[in-house]
Amino acid sequence: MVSTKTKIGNYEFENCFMNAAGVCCYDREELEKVINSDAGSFVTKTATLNIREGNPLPRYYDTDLGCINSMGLPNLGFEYYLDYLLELQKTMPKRAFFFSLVGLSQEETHTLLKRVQESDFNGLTELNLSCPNVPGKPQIAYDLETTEKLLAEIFVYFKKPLGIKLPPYFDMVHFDQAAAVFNKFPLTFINCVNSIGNGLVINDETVVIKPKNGFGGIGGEYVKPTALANVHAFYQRLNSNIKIIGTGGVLTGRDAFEHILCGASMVQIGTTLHKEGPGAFRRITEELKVLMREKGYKTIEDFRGKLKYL
Ligand code: YRO
Repeated sequence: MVSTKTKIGNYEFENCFMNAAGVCCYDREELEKVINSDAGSFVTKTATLNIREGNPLPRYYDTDLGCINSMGLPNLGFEYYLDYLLELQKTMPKRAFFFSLVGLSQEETHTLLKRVQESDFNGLTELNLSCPNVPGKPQIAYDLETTEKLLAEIFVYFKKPLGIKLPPYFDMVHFDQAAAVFNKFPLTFINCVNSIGNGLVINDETVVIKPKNGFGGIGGEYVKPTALANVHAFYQRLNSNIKIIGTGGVLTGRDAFEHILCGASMVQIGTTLHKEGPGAFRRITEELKVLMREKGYKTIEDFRGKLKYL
């Protein structure tokens, strides 16, 4: 008997797979499809305080090796997702879910997190740090001074389990600097990685999405080596009580196995879920279990973080 169950903080999940924020999580109907699949949990589309339509279409495009998107944070607003999560706590008290959030300003982020703190929500909160900051400055996660100040302010009042969704970093010094900041705080998890920012896909002579003259976040096969590097770089550097969610380039059970070898406790599926639908959870879970059986591993803790070096 092989099991893919896992733990993050004090929460247990029957399966280590779930959706990545942004895919199959816009409304109740989509989230119910994830609940009714083999996934171990779900995360909501990143919610802002108010409902947002997002960018003009086309804003998502599939390619052979992945996808590009510039959705512009379309979501149904904080209250919609909170209401649904509170309802699920009553109907499915044994299961835990993730609430992804970000403010359009740091002030709005505090407003959202204070409301979560005051609410009865007892799941996990994921703060999307790929959020806009002051114009002329990079996204928050690429500005570690701002990240440290924001987290310091948050943990004054926020006492529930909190994690952060991170963009990929590409420099060893940035891994060192980012990990040093994250280790100062009682984070429950970090999630590596969001899409690789501001790529460009061209079809014949023309871009494939309308917003930002075609620039958008890249997901899918393109990102797996970057995602694995980020998961493992932080696994090597973070306090062991900060768990890691691995996201990026998971098409098969083998891809998930690699994320777990790098240190991931949970594995999210974005582009593949968008292409294949929620049936992807069963297929990828079965593929991972076959690989675990072949290798004699009974649980993901038997090989998590045990990447071998030459
Ligand atoms: O465009 C999006 O809604 C989006 N797409 C991603 O690949 N990752 C994200 O985190 C988001 C939401 C945040 C932002 C990129 C719009 C600032």
